[in-house]
Amino acid sequence: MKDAAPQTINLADYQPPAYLIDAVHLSFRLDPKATRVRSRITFRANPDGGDRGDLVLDGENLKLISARIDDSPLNTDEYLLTEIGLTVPAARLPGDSFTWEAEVEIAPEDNTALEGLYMSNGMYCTQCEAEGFRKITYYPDRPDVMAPFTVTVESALPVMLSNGNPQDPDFARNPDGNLPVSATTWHDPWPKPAYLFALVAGDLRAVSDRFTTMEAKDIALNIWVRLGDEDRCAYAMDALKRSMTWDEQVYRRAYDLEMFNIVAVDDFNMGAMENKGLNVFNSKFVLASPETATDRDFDFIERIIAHEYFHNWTGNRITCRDWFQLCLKEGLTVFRDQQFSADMRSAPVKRIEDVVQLRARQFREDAGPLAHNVRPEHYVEINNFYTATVYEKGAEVIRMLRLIVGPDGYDQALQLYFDRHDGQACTIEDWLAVFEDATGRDLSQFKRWYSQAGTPRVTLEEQFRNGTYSLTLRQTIPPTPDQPRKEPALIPIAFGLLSPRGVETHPTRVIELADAETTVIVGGLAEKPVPSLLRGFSAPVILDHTPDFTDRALLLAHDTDPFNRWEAGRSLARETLLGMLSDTNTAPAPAFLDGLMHLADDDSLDPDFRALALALPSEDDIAQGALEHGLVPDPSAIHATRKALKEIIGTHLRPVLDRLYDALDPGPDYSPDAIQAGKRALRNTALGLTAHLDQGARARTHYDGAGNMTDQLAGFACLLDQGDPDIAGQFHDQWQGDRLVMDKWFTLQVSHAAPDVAVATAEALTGHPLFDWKNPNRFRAVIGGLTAGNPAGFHDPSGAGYGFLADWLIRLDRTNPQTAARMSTAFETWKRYDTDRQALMTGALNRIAQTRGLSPDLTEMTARMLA
Ligand code: B3K
Ligand code: ZN
Repeated sequence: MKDAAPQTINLADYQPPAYLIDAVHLSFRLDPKATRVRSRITFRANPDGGDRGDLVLDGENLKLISARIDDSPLNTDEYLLTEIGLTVPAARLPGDSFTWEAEVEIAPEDNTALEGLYMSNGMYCTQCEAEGFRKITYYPDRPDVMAPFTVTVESALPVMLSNGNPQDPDFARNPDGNLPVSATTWHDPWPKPAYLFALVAGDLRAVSDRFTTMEAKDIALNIWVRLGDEDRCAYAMDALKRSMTWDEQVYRRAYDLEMFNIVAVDDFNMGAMENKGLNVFNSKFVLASPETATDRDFDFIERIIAHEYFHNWTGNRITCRDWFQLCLKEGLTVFRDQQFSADMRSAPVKRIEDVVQLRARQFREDAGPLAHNVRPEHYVEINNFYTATVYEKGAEVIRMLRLIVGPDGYDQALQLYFDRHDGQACTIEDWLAVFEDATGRDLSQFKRWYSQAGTPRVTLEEQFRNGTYSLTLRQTIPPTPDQPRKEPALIPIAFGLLSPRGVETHPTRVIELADAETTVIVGGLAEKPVPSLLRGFSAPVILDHTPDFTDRALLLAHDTDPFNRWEAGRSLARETLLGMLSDTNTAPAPAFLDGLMHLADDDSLDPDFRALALALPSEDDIAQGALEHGLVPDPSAIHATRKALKEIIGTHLRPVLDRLYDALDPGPDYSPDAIQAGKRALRNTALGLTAHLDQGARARTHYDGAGNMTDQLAGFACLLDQGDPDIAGQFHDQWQGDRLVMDKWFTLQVSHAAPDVAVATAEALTGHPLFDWKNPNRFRAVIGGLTAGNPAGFHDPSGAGYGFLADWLIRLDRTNPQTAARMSTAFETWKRYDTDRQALMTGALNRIAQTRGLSPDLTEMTARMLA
């Protein structure tokens, strides 16, 4: 708990820091219950900070042992100590420059929030973003105070790491840590904000490699893991080296320290953290072997390793002025990791996957009570704003910017950004200014993407007369919390035209919808064309346009834009599902099923593209679609309808699916590359669509013969669906010693449980001896397995799912508010549902909100959802 009345922080109230820091020296004597942290910090008045004022330092849960300024001890009446910090009045300060020294004591073993310095399986580690450093020592814990750090760590543990370069030459020579050292010193020459500080100490093993930069510097690379995990690091190391090469080739950015360290930690609130020179990762995003990790896991590892590495320039060398600017580093770094994955794998498949995620997470957020700007303007707890809107919509905004100024303009702007702002803490205004200066383009309207929440909707009207086709596009942006009215956004719409026989007559061009309405006219046409709009998903908007069936079938078969080909199929599937939902006697149109069959059977298409095209919209997606068609979504009916359509597709496509299943066996030599992974994805899709036809017999053979986790898990899922009574026990007995695989075991049992027993299944699993609810991965596996993985179970009409989630959130909040707050977003869609469910969900939310001693994190989330 921070203090009794958490404050709202406003962007408009930003003030520059009164003091800057020239150097920070920290020394840690590690102890689980009584770690001593000594700090020596040289301050100087900020010439741009207004009048020299009090020295205000943040600090929470710290036991102050002593404090000095310029060697003179501070008496207790010479500073003001509160639960959130320490203030030395200006009158007690010796002048414009002075040295602050303090010693504090902290208890990492008692830190269950996993923020600040904490322990995970006997290892010390830190998580400081956003405001965790204040739990380590007194400091101006804000991103616009940047300083070089020197850190000494003392302990009996063999490996002690911090940011920057090791100062002990022996360490650099022998990073395995088996040296009889009791202290190690690290120096990070690059000024950084406190949120990028990191410390790790433990009995760790290094998997090491080297990389030579384009500046001919030789870099030592280490991935630090627990004994026994060394053979699961090869893919992460390979992904790191490919990321380093890619950033040099595409953005001309080279690594800037002598060493780059990655540490895998089991207890971690999120995916990973980009601390300077010492990235800390949730072990599930580092450790992988074919037997234990799926193709999807490998894909995530590649992406997250790249993301954290790319932060070295976009986030660390250039950081955010304040936390409102979070998208400056996150949107840009997500965009960069998306570009990287598109280059490493199939670009169209990557784009489709990203859009599926964007719609599932960000559109959902934008449509509900938690909608907020890409650059929020106020917050209570900043950790609540590490959202799909800041990250994924933030990346979409940059993608649009690149489309508008073109790849060369983008490249010039980025190089100017690096040149102009290296070493600075910046704003969105700085970011847009480099684009304006590099390209001469006025971006004042474009800037609205940062300050208006809500997903724009675009409608269109077509006319064809005397060989002239006119297309009128209109935009509206729905009201969102605090924003009843919106101004038109600048929406780039990539489009092309096809003839009614499926030949592209007009290749892609981009029009800018800048006003409420705009019309495009194309003349000289023999017949009314079929438009292919929003190609590549050129803007994060909802196109309120459902072309007629034959036009979509034509786009599905012939569009040159792979994204829109997939989109046409997806739209037909959604319409089919909605038709079946509103009238249970409706059967899918044979032309839809045949279209899918032709696509599945077309070996000229990438297998992973075909797998995506055969995947039905998720139940949550259908619920949102139902709402938009004026239906109140019924999660149980949605589940049953989706299952029915899946079986109809499986039955109709059986000969093709059987052929694919037999033809696509990639053989025993597993590689996680995109080509093999694509084949497995299509083959396992074929298996899943047909499992009901032989009551899981083929799935059983598949499971028993699986040589890798991707296939084993696909078989496991089918067998759970078919109600195989032994499969959960068998999987458990094989993998009970492996924590990452067991997370999958927990999740799949809940997500594949029949809706009427899903809550009971989740509840029973929380009583399993391996259910460690304080471990965020395990908590998410079971509780998230229900809320995200089994919507019909979560929304059971009894309200049992809501009660189950509320109970667990209240319990988790006492130890780990950040993860509890994040998991509470399962309630964000409550307004979608019928009045009974609405009452049950708001009842659960109110019960959480009224809990005594609730964290500011969860208090803010429940208040926003109930507002
Ligand atoms: N920057 C971190 C996220 C920190 C989350 C703090 N609650 C990881 C990332 O985006 O790369
Ligand atoms: Zn990031």
